[in-house]
Amino acid sequence: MTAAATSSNHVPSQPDVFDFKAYLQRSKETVEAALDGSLGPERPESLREAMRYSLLAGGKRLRPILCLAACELAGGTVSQAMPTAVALEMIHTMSLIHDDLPAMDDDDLRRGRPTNHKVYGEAVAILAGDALLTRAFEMVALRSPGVPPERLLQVVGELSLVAGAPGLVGGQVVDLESEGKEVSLETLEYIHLHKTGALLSACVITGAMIAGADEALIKALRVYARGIGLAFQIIDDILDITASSEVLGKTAGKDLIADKTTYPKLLGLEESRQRADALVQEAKDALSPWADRAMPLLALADFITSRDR
Ligand code: GRG
Repeated sequence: MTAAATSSNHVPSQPDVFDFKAYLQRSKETVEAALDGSLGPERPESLREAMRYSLLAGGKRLRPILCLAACELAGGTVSQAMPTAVALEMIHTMSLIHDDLPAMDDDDLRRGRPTNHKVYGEAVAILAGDALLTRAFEMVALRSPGVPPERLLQVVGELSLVAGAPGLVGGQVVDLESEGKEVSLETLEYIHLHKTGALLSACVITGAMIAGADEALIKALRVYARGIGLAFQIIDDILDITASSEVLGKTAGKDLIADKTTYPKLLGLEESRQRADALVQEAKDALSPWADRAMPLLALADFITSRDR
């Protein structure tokens, strides 16, 4: 790991007038530098190349930025949270690699490039995902200087819950089992809260844990995360219909082709958007007691419903 991953590069978050665009840009650059420096002497080189191919393929980097913002809100620093922020992007990236495999969503375009298995073959893609997942836990447990070990243990616990059966894996299984079936709004919400919401929630919760946040803030952040997690997925469903593959960097229109149950399918486009807006408002309301210090998280919530990719 290079110094980039542990440097105390400060991302300004509380200027007098909050410039979200500049905040997002600078945060993204800081995260990209940390990601670039995060893969050490993985051998063999072919595995390292496959891991780097997907980890450094771009993407909005929303998850690490949420983690850094929550840590700062709770009084911590960017450098304390960066290894965990990198770990979250590693888990997200591995879930994308596995999701794109022929046995799952079977896709050949991700982040504007051929999917991992299209370039390196299925076996290496599975193993690159496995290596990124385990590397994520190494980042937290062994490469997080300046954070008390009991907080790191909490972070490891949170990550293991959201990655496994109670989170992403469970959500993915219910999603696969629901293909071609009539799905209720309740089941759809279950899938989204587990497949997508759990990791987004872990981003803000682990960021806050690293800073030693109190229970009141953790509780509020869980409400915030539920709102943005569901809203994020509703917008994802809408963009699948309304945006092009070029803009999305992944195959558009897949939900329709696979006849997947989505929010627009159950509620229509207009009501889906209204629901996403209401969820974002709920998320922002939860942070109102911290409003003067929560500008990045409040703006990130709005960004989720206004995004075009
Ligand atoms: C974590 C052990 C473990 C296994 C993974 C394959 C799987 C199990 C779960 C699927 C999870 C998945 C792919 C959910 C979809 C989440 C989603 C909406 C991704 C798109 O996120 P963006 O828009 O993408 O933030 P970028 O490319 O910007 O990062």
